[in-house]
Amino acid sequence: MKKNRLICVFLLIVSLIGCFAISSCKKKGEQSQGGSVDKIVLADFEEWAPDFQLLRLREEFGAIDVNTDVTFVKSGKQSAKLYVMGWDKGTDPYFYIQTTSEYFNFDYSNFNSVESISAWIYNPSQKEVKIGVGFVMDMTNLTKEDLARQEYFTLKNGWNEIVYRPNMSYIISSFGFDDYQGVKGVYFLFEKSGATTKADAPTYYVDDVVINYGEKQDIRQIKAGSYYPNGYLIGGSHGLIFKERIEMHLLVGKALHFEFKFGEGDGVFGFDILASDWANVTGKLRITKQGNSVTSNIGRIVEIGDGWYAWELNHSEFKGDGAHRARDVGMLYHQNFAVQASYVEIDWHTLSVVDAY
Ligand SMILES: [Ca+2]
Repeated sequence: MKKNRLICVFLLIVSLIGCFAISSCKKKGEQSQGGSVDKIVLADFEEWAPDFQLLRLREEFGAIDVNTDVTFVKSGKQSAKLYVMGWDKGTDPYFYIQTTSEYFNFDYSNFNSVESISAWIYNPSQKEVKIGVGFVMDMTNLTKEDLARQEYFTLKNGWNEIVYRPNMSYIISSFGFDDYQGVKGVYFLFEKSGATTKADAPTYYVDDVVINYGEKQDIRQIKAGSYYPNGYLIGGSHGLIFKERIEMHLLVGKALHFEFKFGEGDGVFGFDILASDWANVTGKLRITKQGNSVTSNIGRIVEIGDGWYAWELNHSEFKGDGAHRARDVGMLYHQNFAVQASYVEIDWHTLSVVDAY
């Protein structure tokens, strides 16, 4: 690794074209028989820069230290020691590793051929914990990352190999992308421990976070605007207000409408219906699927077919102080109500004003 870096510095000096070599020296790429890169080590934590330097902690995650105790090292001489706190009431703590860095001159954000993300995590406790793994899609505002769907894994005592095989079709559909480029980071989300100091925090160790490449994936358009798996807070960790809200005056005498579909089995999802002011909560929408029956606690459900339903709410049912005076519909805020179903797809492109029922 160190030797590679020296070679890269040399290349930088002799040639501007050397930037290609620079990017490959940031992380090791292993060659397959065809000569293409099989995998990229995103972080093996052997060096402070960039491995630790490019970790981003969110939602009062806690702390991450260098670990040199070989018991908790999977490769080389070091791993990262995680202290998970998360005392923020509303959101689960997570950290992510950037897939791009201008400073370190690499860019692995093209996920066209990504087969999986793998990582080794050591859980020293006998207590099993669940973690979520997913992608950060937008880092333009550091306090407001966009998190793509996550997959959950159980950490048993000892070493656990995590292999996350993302369904890129769903991910790009959620974010309105038309190809698989633009994945800005890989995140690891933990349950809140309630600890407020490092000494009290449960610890884990992570090593060898790797992007594994395979066949180039076909781009498949999914009808859904967003895909929410079990446990997902619709609206994300910071709540969500639509960028293109529906103006209240358009709703007068009409109804609000969007379309959704449940995955296998029974389930529930929901969120708050808001006007533009956070105080103007019309109600806490809960949509429930039991067997072949889909119902909602406010508004009405209309079966569309092919597993898809529409939810509608007449303007006259909008409540909350000043809701009728509000300029527009902010629509939703998660209020900690997570999806309880294999998954829910919501086609946000269908969000519209329709005739009252
Ligand atoms: Ca290591």
